[in-house]
Amino acid sequence: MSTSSHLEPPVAFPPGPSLEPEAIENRVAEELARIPFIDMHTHLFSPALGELGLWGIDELVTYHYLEAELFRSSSVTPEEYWAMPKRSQADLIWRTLFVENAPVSEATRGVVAVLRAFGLPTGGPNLNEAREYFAGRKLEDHIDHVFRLAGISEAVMTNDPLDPVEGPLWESGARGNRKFHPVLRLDRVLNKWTDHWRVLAAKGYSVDAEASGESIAEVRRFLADWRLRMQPVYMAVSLPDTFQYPEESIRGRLLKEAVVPACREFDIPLSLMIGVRYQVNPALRLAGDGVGKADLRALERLCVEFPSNRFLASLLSRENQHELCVYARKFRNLMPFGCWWFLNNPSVVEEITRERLEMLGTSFIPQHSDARVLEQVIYKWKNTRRTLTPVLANSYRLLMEDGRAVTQADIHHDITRLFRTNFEAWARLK
Ligand code: FIX
Ligand code: ZN
Repeated sequence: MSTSSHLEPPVAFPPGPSLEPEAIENRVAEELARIPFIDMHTHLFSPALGELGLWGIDELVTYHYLEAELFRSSSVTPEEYWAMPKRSQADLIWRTLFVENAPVSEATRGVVAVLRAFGLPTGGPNLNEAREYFAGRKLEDHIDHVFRLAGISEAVMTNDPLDPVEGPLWESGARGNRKFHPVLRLDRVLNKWTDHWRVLAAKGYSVDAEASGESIAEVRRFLADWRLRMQPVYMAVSLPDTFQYPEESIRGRLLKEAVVPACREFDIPLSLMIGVRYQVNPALRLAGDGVGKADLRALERLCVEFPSNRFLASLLSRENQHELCVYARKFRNLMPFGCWWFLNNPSVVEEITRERLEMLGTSFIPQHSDARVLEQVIYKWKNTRRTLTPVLANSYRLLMEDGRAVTQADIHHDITRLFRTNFEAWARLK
């Protein structure tokens, strides 16, 4: 048994000068800073989709994450809050969460980071100066500036063809662009068929309440029509913690016979975002959803039954993360992505990303912003870079300790793979 002194010196690939251990963290930080990321799941909209796109200080401060935090620190009732105009809502949140209390939560600190990025006061008693600044911004220029500050080259949208406002915009010619990739979001079709089959029927698709007869074929036609119109980079659906597959339900049949086959025909992934307990507190509206541990055998059976499909998967429960890594090791057509929603906090992001690196190498997508307001990408990606720098550096230091040199080219390649090429390959963007 040879000892380490007889081993050949470690060989770096690709060739290049080996880094010293103490230099690793700085090189990782440099590469994270200079490689533009693809933000592969957001609720942002291209300017062509008009008012749907949220931006500016009042939208930032009334983010549903902050509304949930407001009700814990203010005596205002949800009913009183919803009756207030947007600016009054923002003033109340600012006073409560940023003035009367230090903004130490992830979502409040994020607003501080955004204000700082624009050189605006972060500790003032009101939002007057911020409102004046944003009022003077031209949206297209502002988007370019925000993307540069965030270090992203493009954002992937969430587009709902059955949304009564968004659908007609697409039908009258709205399109994505090189900065905003469309996604065909199917929650209303898959999760709320009872409420929406009539909308499909009104658009000329021969469907019925039971999704019987030619309904499945007509949903396939609906998907083909929207694939042509929208050119989505993937299809997506959010699913409850109780999601099962196979399932004797309309959702189970639509997935098996329409949506998954259509994704395979169009050669695009299906994104499954599993683990939501919808509206556990309806009074909080968008902030009223909770989380539940899902049964990942549903994911297992989809991967087994459809080996030619590519699946993106993000799980909302922290308790599902390790098993998601195990399933990703079993199924090469399963791509874990992001630290979703309640998981997008440094303490949890660190844990999830470390176990992914340990079990998957760099064959996963570490993060998405889920941004609903344009400027949120600034803080969400700043936090991702800050949290992942030591995590990635640790992986390289362990590698060096165990006998393999690490070069700047290694780090550049790996970060490019994690934040760009894994998604580009999965969505056939390249
Ligand atoms: O289903 C989703 O895309 C979720 O991300 C949203 O519904 C959720 O409200 C959110 O924005 C979480 O960050
Ligand atoms: Zn989302």
